[in-house]
Amino acid sequence: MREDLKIERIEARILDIPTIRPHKLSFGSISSQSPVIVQLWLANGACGFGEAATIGGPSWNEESPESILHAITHYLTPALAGQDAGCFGAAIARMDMACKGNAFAKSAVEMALIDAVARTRGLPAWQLLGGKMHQSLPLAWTLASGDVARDLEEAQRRLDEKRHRIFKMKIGARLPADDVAHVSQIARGLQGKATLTVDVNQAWDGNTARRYLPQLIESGVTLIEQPVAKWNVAALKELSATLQGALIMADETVCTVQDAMMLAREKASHVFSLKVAKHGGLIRTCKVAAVAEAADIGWYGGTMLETSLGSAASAHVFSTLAGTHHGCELFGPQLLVDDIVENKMPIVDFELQLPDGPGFGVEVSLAQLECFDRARQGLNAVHVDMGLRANQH
Ligand code: MUC
Ligand code: MG
Repeated sequence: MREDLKIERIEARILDIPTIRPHKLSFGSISSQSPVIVQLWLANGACGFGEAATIGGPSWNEESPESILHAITHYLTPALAGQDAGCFGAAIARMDMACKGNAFAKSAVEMALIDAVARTRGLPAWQLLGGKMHQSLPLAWTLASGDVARDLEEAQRRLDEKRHRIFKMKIGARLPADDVAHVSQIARGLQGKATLTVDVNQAWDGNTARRYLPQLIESGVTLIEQPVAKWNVAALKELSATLQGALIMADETVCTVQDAMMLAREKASHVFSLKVAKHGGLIRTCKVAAVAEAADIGWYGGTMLETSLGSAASAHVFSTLAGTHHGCELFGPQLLVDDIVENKMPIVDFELQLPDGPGFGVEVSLAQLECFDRARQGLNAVHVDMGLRANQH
């Protein structure tokens, strides 16, 4: 045991930060994010920060801010107290022993461990994760206001500002034909100026995907994210083999490294959306990326709409990855009305500039943590507005 790296204390809290506009996904609309922020102190006095953000409470997957906070406070903290923070693999194994699943909760704690150790050694986190390969990555923006005119105006402004020229549209809440009409109008407005992706967030069955995806491709979409349910690997496989002119990207289906291996074996996607939270941490994200590289599957730097803290941590991992990439979407900080760090990652010529250290290279503001702390505000959780979907049933 290296005494200086002994884990002394771990604390976690939920923040509530509004978004700049409603963000509409297949399962409902959100107007705030509730990231869980972890602080982890070592015996040497270093403090590391970690974050796990969900979207719409437990609407995106099983974990919610409240379950994450509970898992960290009651199970992961006791499992790690007094351990050597630098033994990342052993710490992950102890967390797995204390707690099955709960990948988001584990990712926030592992992030804080890596930050604390990197800060102790005066190194950027990417140095502990294999070394940097990319200085910047193309940065996508999601058009999800639900309104064509507003989406087009938003896209044009971001093109003019040289911030984004990859746009992802969230579909699956409306009738498929209405989604196709919506996407086609946006595609016409952006023709020749941007690359277009859609994210269906599991909303369609295989037959709907077979019928409507070719129309989306015809309109100009080149990357299709999670068109069918997480479990529907057969449909993903068939779509990957038969669709011409666009790539199929797995998101909710690819969480564990075993999911990645299964998708590779089944040839059930062309691209993996990598997300630190769903993989259970930065180190496991590298492992999923290694499977992608070995199987000739591309990667995309995904987001759960984290603040600049979680986004910077993700940027450190993505900066180390080999293989073919399709850019990243670490735009969470721009969707939130405010942030918790002093220094955001800059965007230059449509590319996110990947940060250097120490740690994740961002300085968390304790005053901002206090400001958005749910416990301090005495706020109640409002996770998701299901009105959009409810109208259809
Ligand atoms: C998802 O499913 O990819 C990422 C961007 C966005 O708008 O929503 C998320 C979640
Ligand atoms: Mg997605």
